[in-house]
Amino acid sequence: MTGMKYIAALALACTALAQAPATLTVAGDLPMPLKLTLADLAAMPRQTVKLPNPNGGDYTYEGVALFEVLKRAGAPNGSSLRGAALASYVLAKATDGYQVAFTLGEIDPSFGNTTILIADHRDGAPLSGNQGALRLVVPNDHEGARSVRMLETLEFVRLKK
Ligand SMILES: Nc1nc2c(c(=O)[nH]1)N[C@H]1C(S)=C(S)[C@@H](COP(=O)(O)O)O[C@H]1N2
Ligand SMILES: [Mo]
Repeated sequence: MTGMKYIAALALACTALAQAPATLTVAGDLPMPLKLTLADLAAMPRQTVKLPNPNGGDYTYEGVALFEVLKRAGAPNGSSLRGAALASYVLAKATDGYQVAFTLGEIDPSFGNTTILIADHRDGAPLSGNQGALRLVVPNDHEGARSVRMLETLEFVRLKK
């Protein structure tokens, strides 16, 4: 390998390592903990959300509803999301240690009246760079701080059993 080619290969390897791992771990107090690959997410029901692009126009994020992924792991939903189950939350954790908690009630669109999205594409292209392969999109938030980039793990916690 020539010097230039070696440096190019090394740069590529470093970029790959810096990316969020392309799997989502769904862990915690759930009947069916999951590890989802990008291919698994691609095969689930897909949704899009538009967010204003600060440079003008809109971004279109595409992915799977956070609620859909939790349902698949066996989290309470529909008529079972009542009473004690509403004292549950999800901690969304990123590769850089960033963490944000969402209550299960606000994640269910029939309570929170919004769809929090686990996005893997923006404007048709896979997410990359400091977004990681996966990020949350929280459409009704005025602040960006709950939009966890480089999403790696969802941890489900029941406060009341
Ligand atoms: N993993 C991770 N996600 C994060 C943050 C962070 O430090 N780490 N910062 C948050 C904050 S404060 C903002 S404003 C947005 C900024 O990202 P955006 O410009 O792509 O929305 O990311 C949010 N998500
Ligand atoms: Mo922020």
